[in-house]
Amino acid sequence: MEDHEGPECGKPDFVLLDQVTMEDFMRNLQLRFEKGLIYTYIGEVLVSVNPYKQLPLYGPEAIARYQGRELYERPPHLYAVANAAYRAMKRRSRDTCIVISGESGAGKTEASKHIMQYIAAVTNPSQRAEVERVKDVLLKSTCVLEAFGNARTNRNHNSSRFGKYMDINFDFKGDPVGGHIHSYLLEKSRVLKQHVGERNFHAFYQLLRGSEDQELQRLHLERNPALYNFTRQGAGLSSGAHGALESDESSHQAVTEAMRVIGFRREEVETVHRVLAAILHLGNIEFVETEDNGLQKGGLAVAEEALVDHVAELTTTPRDLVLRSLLARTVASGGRDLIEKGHTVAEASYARDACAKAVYQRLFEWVVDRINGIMEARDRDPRRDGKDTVIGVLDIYGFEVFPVNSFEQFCINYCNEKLQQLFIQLILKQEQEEYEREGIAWQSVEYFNNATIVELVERPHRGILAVLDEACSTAGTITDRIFLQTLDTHHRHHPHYSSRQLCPTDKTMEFGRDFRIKHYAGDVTYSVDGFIDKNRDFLFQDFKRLLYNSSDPTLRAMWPDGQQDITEVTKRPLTAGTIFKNSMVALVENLASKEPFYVRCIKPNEDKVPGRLDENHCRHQVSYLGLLENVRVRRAGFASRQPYPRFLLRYKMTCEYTWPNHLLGSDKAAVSALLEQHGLQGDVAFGHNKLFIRSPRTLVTLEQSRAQLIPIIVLLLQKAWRGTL
Ligand code: AD9
Ligand code: MG
Repeated sequence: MEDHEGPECGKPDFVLLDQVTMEDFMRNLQLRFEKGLIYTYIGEVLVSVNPYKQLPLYGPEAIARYQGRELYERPPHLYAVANAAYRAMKRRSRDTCIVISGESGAGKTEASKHIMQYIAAVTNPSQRAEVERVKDVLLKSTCVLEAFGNARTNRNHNSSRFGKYMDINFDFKGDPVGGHIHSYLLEKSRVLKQHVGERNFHAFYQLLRGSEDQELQRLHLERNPALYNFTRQGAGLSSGAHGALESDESSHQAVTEAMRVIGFRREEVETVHRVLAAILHLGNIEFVETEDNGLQKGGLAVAEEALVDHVAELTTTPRDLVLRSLLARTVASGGRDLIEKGHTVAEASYARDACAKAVYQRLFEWVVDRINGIMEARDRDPRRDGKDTVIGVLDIYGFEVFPVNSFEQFCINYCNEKLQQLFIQLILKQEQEEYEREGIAWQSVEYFNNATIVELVERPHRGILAVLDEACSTAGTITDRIFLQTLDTHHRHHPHYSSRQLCPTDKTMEFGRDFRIKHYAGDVTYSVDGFIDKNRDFLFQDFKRLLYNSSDPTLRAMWPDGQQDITEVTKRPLTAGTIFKNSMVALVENLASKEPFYVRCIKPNEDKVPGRLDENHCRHQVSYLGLLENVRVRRAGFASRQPYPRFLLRYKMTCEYTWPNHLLGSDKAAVSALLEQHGLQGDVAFGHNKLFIRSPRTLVTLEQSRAQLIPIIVLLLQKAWRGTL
């Protein structure tokens, strides 16, 4: 990697484009991508295109080139953004955050890993043991969370199926002393079902393919994922995430080792494996109706009782209680009287599935909590009233559209709407604030404001989530279909909502099943099948109590609500949608309170092909991410603003008073002299610390002048080195 890019590399910042048109934008993006330059700025926003191949851009040497530098001093890079966030945090004691966005497969998770690696590499020069420990946990936690929270989907072989926001706490020296991970809505329905070509969470395949024979025997498992209902669908598929090198087999070792290094106890790792195995066995349990035979009343039975034995053994719960919880539920019949009510086959299958999903979700949440417990900042600095400064890194599931989209896609896409809304607000807000500080009149740029879509989803009483909650609170009588009708009534005139009922001629939607939202990133048709059920997210208390009564303390800790008696469980719990909405509102508030840095990721093609940039596909993303508007806003009042030292570094060669160094008292005076020599002083305003440049032409003139001089200077420098000058 060169320290500076030549003119043949296109513009390192889209703000430098001669004109802001889609064509110019795309040409620059394409030109750079072809040269392996996947990063380009829009001011301080980094645009990143997934290369789908390893490029020699990362590692210790590259990190060293960015360490301590200003954003502009080196070619655009994630390291530069990480460094800028780190320096802002350290210099000004400001909490900062790095928000990584883009659609599924655009490279968000990879970007977040590079950012973490950068931060880990540049901190703790004095090698304090406690800081090293925290860094180790921060780095290793990624691989553990990916095993449990990522899965192969048709859009991305290593798709994050949960949202992740990680705070890293720094002490006054700027060293990481703790961290906290917030996870958002795991797509737990994946435990039961996967689309063709997709897989369950990596952890299941890793356990089956990577465990020793003896270990498998202890878990009563066979190695073949095709033998289990929950892994059958993706049984033949490799993880695909990291190519052949990191197979499920080796990942199992790596994840187990990472858990050990992080500080999970051996018994805890064993419990995790046993819980995964129990879920696989649970998935194979089938129910049959038994005949009334005179001696015994007819009812329900489990087809293969050995599976119940396995589940009981692996969860260390009494076998007869496992069986009872599978076949019947306890209900309160007035007062404190409890009666047992037998399930039908359908009810029992439903309860089994709900249990499997819940057990996996609790396992995942427990893993996150455990990591948090280990990472908790221990070394707080009393001089700062115990308050550390924080860098937050947000890597959340990207906008996604599948042939059939359900409640999970609805939540994921709503989350992306919220983040887009934040981007709009912050970009406008920041610009406005800066112009105000410098006393400059603001010229607004037209945006598509997606606030109306966010409202459609989260508005009280009439919003989609509120209508869904209403449907869920009416015990059993409201169907998904009625829910859809209510939506139709409320939103028939909403410009971003439609359904087959409202558009009878639109055959791409099904009557009574589908509704469509015109999202900022495109239209998505959602099937309402299962919306109510997934939102209600109900699990019989019998299972909770069963697992709370496990004699394994780790498993027991995952089910604190199991100690409640059924008669006490009267309060309706919050729905999955409401919990998610509340967590999104809190997340956005949290991000807005920090100084934000943005990474906007672009997926180059739909087929995951290395080095191919599909123009239409990218154009669409550039358009919905609002990147052109972003450039326009940057250039609205002033095309560019640069701190004086930065400006000089780039252009000082174009003026005899400033090359190689100036003697003019201040950088501001030097910049003034430089501009006067070019006759450009009429197009700029001098701020306290920054130069504001009104028209892009000025920058273009300076750029051209610089480009003409570079070959001459390079020649001179070469001569100087050879001693011929
Ligand atoms: V999702 O919303 O979680 O489905 P992400 O996170 O945006 O999605 P991810 O980071 O997982 O996408 O990237 C997808 C794949 O692209 C990775 O598994 C890599 O194979 C590939 N990728 C992404 N970024 C890079 C990169 N900088 N260099 C090389 C990359 N390959
Ligand atoms: Mg991801």
